[in-house]
Amino acid sequence: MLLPRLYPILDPDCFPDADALFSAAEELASAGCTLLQYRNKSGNARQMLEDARELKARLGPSIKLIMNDRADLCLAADFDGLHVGQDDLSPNSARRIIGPTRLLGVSTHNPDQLAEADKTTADYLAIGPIFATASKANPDPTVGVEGLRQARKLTSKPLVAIGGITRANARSVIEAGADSVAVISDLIRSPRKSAEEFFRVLG
Ligand code: 3NM
Repeated sequence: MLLPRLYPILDPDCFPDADALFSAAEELASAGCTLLQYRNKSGNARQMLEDARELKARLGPSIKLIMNDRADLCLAADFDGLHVGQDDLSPNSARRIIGPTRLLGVSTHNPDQLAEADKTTADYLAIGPIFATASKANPDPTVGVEGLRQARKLTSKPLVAIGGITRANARSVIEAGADSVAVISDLIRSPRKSAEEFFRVLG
């Protein structure tokens, strides 16, 4: 599986309303993004499913959509994949729910977690936070570019770097071995322009 260099994460808490979230998604698609994650840590299930279905309807089949945390909503919205964290369902339990063909990603925050996740049926692994981030409650200690370089040696699965990644530092993250960068805040203000700039620096 080949991950795109840029993996935007859309979190409704970062937008004034649902329309702004959907417009951002459309801008990202028009900039060339092919993979998006919907991450909602504060909404109720019904609202999340409504958002998810609307995203799918607006973006069409050329964009792969990943649901954060909620295997039930991944299936209900017919998303393309699921991303689980260390406190969510285990990767292999999540796999039993979503089936063999949907994408499964796993968040890790240190070498032990990464090595453990490498043994699972996950399709890709994420490691972070690489840099300080304000987008996650109670983030783990930063891993840094050097930690990412070490993490790269522990898995041959596609590796996503996350946490504090911007257009200014993204190149260094890819050079340290990440296949893709996952980004929340540096895409919010001007999603299309920002994504285009990410693609320019990431090549
Ligand atoms: N997970 P930003 S860091 C959702 O360390 C998330 O696993 C992280 O947002 C992890 O691009 C993070 O604004 C927040 O820093 C990423």
